[in-house]
Amino acid sequence: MRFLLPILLAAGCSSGEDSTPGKGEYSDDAGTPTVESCGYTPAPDLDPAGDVVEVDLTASALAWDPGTGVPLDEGVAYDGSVPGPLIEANAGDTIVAHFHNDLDEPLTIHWHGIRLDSDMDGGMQMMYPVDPGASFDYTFTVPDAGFYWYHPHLDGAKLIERGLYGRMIVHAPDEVTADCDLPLALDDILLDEDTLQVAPPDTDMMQLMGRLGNVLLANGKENRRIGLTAGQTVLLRLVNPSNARFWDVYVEGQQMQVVGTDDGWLPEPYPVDDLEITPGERYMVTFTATGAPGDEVRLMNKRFQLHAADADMIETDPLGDGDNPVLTFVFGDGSVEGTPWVQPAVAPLPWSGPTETLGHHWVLDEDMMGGTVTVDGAAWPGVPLVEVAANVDTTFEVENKSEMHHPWHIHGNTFQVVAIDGVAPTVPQGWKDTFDIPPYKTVTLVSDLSNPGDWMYHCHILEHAEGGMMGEMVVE
Ligand SMILES: [Cu+2]
Repeated sequence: MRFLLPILLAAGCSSGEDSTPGKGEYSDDAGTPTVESCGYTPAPDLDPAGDVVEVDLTASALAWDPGTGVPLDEGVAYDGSVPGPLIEANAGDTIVAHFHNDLDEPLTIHWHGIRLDSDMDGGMQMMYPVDPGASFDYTFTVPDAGFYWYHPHLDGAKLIERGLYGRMIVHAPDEVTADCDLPLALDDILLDEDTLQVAPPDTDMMQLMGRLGNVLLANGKENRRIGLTAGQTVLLRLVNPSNARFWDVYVEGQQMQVVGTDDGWLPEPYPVDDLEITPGERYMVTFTATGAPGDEVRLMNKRFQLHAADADMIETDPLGDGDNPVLTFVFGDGSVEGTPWVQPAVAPLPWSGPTETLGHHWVLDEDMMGGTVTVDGAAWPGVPLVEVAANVDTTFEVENKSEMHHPWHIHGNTFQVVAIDGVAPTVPQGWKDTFDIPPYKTVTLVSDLSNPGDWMYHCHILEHAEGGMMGEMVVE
């Protein structure tokens, strides 16, 4: 039996084209919006050794301004900024993160996508949460170049929403620096007037739908303006920390090339008109800045339909059905001969199809009447344990019996998607830790399971993870 469940969301301000430019640090005294330079500032490295990156990460309350000029009283942050400190390292480096919990609830940090030791992963099963007022030193190496992020793995649907997440860049040895290297966390928040809606009133419905916001943020602010010069090579590193929003982005008038996925560079780039990014997922894309002095081109987000076309669920996006601007690139004077993009060298990906060893076949489903989502017919912690052998090329199938997309995230080992409903993907594949399982489809993936340990896996719609769409995999 199926039911119609209209989604009702609090009305609030929306980040539409007619929004006024951000206030505060985003404009000068005359109200002219500030144009930021293109790039990033990494966290200070407290260790002088070349192969160790040492950072302080204190989680504490922070009333941060999403660009509306009104700080969010519900805000939290790592080390006083949203997103938190950007950790920059080279593949093979050791990360030492001095974590201190200044909030009033237990926390862990999950290092999303990193193949680290499972007792440093911040999942729930291999480490005790860090109590309020307590500290913990996370120490691990980062074996793979890529664009990562970190966030709590307890109460994530609220804490990530409130601002507790950060980015991490791990460089490959042969990486050429782009003229503009811009790591962007693309988040949405739900504002009612100027109040952050952390726990929407209809919890059951939100549990089933996931919480869509009405304001789009790039690195914690709406309406950023970033300077470009015509001819520059632009590298965007994109991560989606949203609770439930699947982003689908493009830059007006610019031809994007996808050059990397979650856990590294692609063997070869491919062009896209727009790019879907599921919650938790990352992509790296390049474009050559094409425009004239004074031109403004916007990073836009297209509406993504979370449910199948024939779904009974009525889905309403508080941002409406059109495309919405996220930030604006502003072309300065003149033009330059851009630094040519050089694709970092990667080993060919090993698999073109399933291997002989089937590790597990997951079944994802939903019970609309009960407002629950399930894995293998159960909800965490009742989901049966998955046990697989380490260092064996192993195939996994993820079957989605529900009418809704689910972004599937597996800790500790990286994967290659080899088929969707038995058909090989049409674009070059890279190493992944998070991938969309579309409604009614089965995605086939392969891993070498080179990283033994006790790992969580779950849907990265955060309301679904906390609603029980999560399990545990032992690789030994
Ligand atoms: Cu889900």
